[in-house]
Amino acid sequence: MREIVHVQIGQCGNNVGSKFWEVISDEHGLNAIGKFEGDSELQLQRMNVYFIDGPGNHAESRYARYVPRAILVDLDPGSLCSAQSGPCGRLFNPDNLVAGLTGAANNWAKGYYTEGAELSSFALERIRAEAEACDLLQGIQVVHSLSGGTGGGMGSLLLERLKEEYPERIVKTYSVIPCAEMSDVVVEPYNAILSLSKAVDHTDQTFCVDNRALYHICTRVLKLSTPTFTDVNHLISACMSGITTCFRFPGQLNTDLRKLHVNLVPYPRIHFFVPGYAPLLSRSSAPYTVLSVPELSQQLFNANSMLVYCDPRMSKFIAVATIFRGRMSTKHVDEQILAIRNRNSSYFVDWIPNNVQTAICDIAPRGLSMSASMISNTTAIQEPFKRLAAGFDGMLRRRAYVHWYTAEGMEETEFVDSRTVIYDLITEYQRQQEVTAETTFDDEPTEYEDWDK
Ligand SMILES: Nc1nc2c(ncn2[C@@H]2O[C@H](COP(=O)(O)OP(=O)(O)OP(=O)(O)O)[C@@H](O)[C@H]2O)c(=O)[nH]1
Ligand SMILES: [Mg+2]
Repeated sequence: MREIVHVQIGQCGNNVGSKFWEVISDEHGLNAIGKFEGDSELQLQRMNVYFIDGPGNHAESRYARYVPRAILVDLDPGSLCSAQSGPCGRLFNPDNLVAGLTGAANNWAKGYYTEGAELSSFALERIRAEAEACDLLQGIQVVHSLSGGTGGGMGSLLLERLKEEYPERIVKTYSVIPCAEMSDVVVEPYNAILSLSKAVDHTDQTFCVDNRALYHICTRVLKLSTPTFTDVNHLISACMSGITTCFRFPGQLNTDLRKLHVNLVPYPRIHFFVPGYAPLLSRSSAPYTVLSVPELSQQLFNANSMLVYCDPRMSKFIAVATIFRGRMSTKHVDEQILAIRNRNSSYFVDWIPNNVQTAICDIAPRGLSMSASMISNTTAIQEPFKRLAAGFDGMLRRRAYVHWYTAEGMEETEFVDSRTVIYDLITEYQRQQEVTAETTFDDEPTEYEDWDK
């Protein structure tokens, strides 16, 4: 079996991560203590990707259970207490809870250089223990906010150390991008840019989840007047469950992290994905909506379905993977997606043929007859990066709040360096957007010239 180790860090990481486990344990037929009560062999077949087969499972013991291969980390013990007292709190192995005594107080440098540096060794020890117990580890996934002191600062340190220790494994993150609508912490652009600049080299795949996009989906599409984190996390977990469907249930395409990686990442640094999810239905409109494959396909490519606040009509898709769930005809789905791809060909780069892939899984999520998720590598990701960089520049120009960071031992030059990394990344995405199959570069090797002859 090809296992994945899951790490959730900081308040946001633990809230979102716990919701993810709640959704997938239900999909795999597990009750609140991890006992299998499902009705299908398909639920069990690839259980080991995310769950540990408990010791009592094969002896019909009353202790039989599946345990999430999850490590919960926070410098502030509060969020771990909430995770433990939540609906799936009893699923987690208490040995895998790694808590500090105080939070990082929104200070990235506290998470990366001081408080978090101490705790990260304990977290790594638990991750190592889980990784060593695997038959064949395929990768590690980390859920965190880019802008928290713990999730961002300590999260970046942990990712750096994980990549060092597991260079051959895929390290992926679900990284929450901050927005003013859902937070009032002024230093968030600093923390987010510092975290993103580390993610360029220390993660293989970053699934960006933008609170701003989620806020707008909640208010405009779902018609909620004051969205809470619970509303927003519900959407994120639905999308995470969709994205991981191919790893968790038997199928043909993108069945593990490595395959997905090869299909979606043409250059190592260009690995910041925009996820999408359909259907997004308000409680009032849900009873009137009949779901169909054309409807889902249309919605999926709509800006309102993207979990990052950006406009795909101002940019280009480099590569896309879609995952449909429910009973439907493969041919029908392929035709719909191909039609959308062809009708909108100017929004897809022309130098990767067939850059939209489609996988189908028979098992629909709970409460729906069908759903669809998308993972897109699109040049539209520049938009949130530019938004954060503008906030970062404004404060840095006046050296505002910098002393909080230098007091923890961080050099001021690190601000400037991380800013450069992000501006370079934005330029790289812009270049991917502008090149065509015909573009030639001075530095390109000449032996490609004769290929058509
Ligand atoms: N989507 C979502 N965002 C959250 C949630 N909790 C916090 N955030 C966002 O995450 C950012 C703050 O990060 P936190 O995760 O609270 O911080 P932390 O990692 O615990 O770090 P410190 O508290 O500074 O030690 C803000 O932008 C919040 O809007 C949540 O449950 N869901
Ligand atoms: Mg916190």
